[in-house]
Amino acid sequence: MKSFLTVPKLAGAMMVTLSLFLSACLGQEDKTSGKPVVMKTISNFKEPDSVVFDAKRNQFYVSQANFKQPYGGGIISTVSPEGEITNLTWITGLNVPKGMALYQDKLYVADSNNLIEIDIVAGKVAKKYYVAGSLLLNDVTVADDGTVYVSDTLTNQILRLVPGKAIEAWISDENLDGPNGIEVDGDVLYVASWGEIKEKNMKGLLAAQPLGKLIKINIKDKSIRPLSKEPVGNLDGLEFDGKGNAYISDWKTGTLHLIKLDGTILKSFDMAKILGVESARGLADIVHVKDKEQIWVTMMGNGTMQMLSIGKKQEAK
Ligand SMILES: [Ca+2]
Repeated sequence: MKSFLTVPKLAGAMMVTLSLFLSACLGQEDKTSGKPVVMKTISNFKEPDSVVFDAKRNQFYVSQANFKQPYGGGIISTVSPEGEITNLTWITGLNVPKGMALYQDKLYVADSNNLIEIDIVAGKVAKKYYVAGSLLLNDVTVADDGTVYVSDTLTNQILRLVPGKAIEAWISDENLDGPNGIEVDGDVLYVASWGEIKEKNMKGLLAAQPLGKLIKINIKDKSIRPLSKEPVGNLDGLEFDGKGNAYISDWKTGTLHLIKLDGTILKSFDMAKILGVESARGLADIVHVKDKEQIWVTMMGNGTMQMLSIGKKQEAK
């Protein structure tokens, strides 16, 4: 009787172990499938922060802080879909241009204490909206009706510009948790937060703890709800993938996450491994180019922009 019971028990235990092992392997494989493949590395940017794609003109805009210049050296370049810099100094004279968003023939840029409106056709700054009391205007997103939202990371604020009105503080709340990347979708504003910032300066920014999360704001009633159950990272870029998920970047660790809009992380990619470099610190913004199954990411740390394929027909160069 003893051996009769022991053998099946042992076999059962082995089967459980084997299935756990297999599911762990399969789970791991699933976590990294769809891994971005580097198509091209575009160099010579000057602390690039944000990238957007203008489908109408078939070109990208890349904002750069250009720290080596005196204050006011910030620029925006145009880049072709092939990854050639077509005009390095398309817009000059900005301070620290960061997040950008397109609306019709306008490009909105968060530039230290100003929200800048660029007339794309003229290739000129058309308007500047000064935000008194702001410390680090960071990302921009525009709703279908033309309302522009701007995050101010250090003051835990989101401001908004309703067409025809003055720019106004829209939400000011500690639960915004150092709001960085923002993306609007109908009545929802998603926020990729940097984390809790105790000292409102650059030192405090780098020491933020606990780390940031994906947060949801209901635009109608301004209610704020964290979607991530656990802190994720020093989140920076936020970009929808067009399939109900979003790409978010962890600036400090150089990790690119694909996150479901309920806060579940689906996949995580270590950009340093993908690029074969030691560190991908400074991974900033992301743009999804739908027609080409590509994402382009800016890397503030090494002055590059990476053209990455996320589609099935991946061809590395
Ligand atoms: Ca940002």
